[in-house]
Amino acid sequence: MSAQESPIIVCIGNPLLDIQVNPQQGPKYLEKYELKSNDAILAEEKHMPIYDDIVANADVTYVAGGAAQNSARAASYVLPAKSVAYIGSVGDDDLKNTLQKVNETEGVISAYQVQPAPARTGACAVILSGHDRSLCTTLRAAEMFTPSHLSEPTVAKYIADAKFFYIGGFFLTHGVESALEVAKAASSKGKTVVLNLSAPFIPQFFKVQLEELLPHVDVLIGNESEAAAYAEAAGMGSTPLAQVATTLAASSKSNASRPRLVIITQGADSTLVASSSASASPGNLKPTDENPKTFPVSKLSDDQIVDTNGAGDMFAGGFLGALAQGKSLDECIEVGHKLGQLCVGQIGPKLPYPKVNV
Ligand code: 26A
Repeated sequence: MSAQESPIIVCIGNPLLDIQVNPQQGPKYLEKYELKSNDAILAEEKHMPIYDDIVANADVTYVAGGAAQNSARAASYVLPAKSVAYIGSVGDDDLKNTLQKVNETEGVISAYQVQPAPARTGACAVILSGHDRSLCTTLRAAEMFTPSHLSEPTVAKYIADAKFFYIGGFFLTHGVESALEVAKAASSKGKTVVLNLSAPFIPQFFKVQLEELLPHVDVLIGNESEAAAYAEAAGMGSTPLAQVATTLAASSKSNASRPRLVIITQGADSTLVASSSASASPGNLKPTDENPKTFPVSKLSDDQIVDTNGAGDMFAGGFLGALAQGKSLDECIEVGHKLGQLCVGQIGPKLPYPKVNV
């Protein structure tokens, strides 16, 4: 570790190794483990055998995962090396070594909290079918993260230096105390805090944690099913997505000097962006823009789609990287869309190397 490392972005989440089952074999495992074809869940007791099962009996591909870690690598794709640091908890094992190597290759600083054996690095069974992906996660060491890691000297320095913070909503299942510490400190210094809703079960079952964090969030990113789950949990039932976005943008905010943006992606359909107040500042809606504004997505043909695992994370990371470069909102969304599309053309939550110009 060199003394000069001074990332502009710090991401925090659950580091996971993804174990992917291909779309031919996927449906069998969806049925066997009673998984929905397009979902993200924490493994229950009945799912626990899935990891050994797929490794022994299916054709599997191992790829670096963990939603916020994917976004960290995406942000790094558009920035100079070492611009992004990623915080999360891992075991001292091969899985960690694999994740660390991928981060290193892609310019991301791994600021892991390493748990001693027998703790193991978390894993996600990714069951592909058609263009859907079902994510079934065992967090293991990831949920052993403690706020004390934020005060480790190197980590504390990354946090002090960074100007942008990205928190995976998934982290709220266990890490709200740490997420709040990071977000409160950042927002009190006028830094930018980005939160991803991550999955429908987060607004559904971790609404209290989400509401606690939301006042400190400048940019909230989610997809259509996460926004719908939020609306449901907030008693807004079948409210149109545009109105859900506007309501979330307008909810209370600790740093009132910066407007809140709410970005809702809808897969191959247009992305919606609502702002609590349009202005001429970079990364925000302009006063002349519609609010919410619709950003069309260029559609890929079926044969261009390899798998959709991680596409949303790459969108978020691309957006974040462009935001850190001071780009306009339109440019940030465009970079996000491009990285999402590039990811869909790769196996797993990956971007093409050598890098494609975005
Ligand atoms: C707490 N849970 C369920 C999770 C995750 C997760 N990342 C953090 N926490 N469940 C799935 N993922 C990751 O999401 C990516 C796709 O968006 C997977 O590892 C996958 O790479």
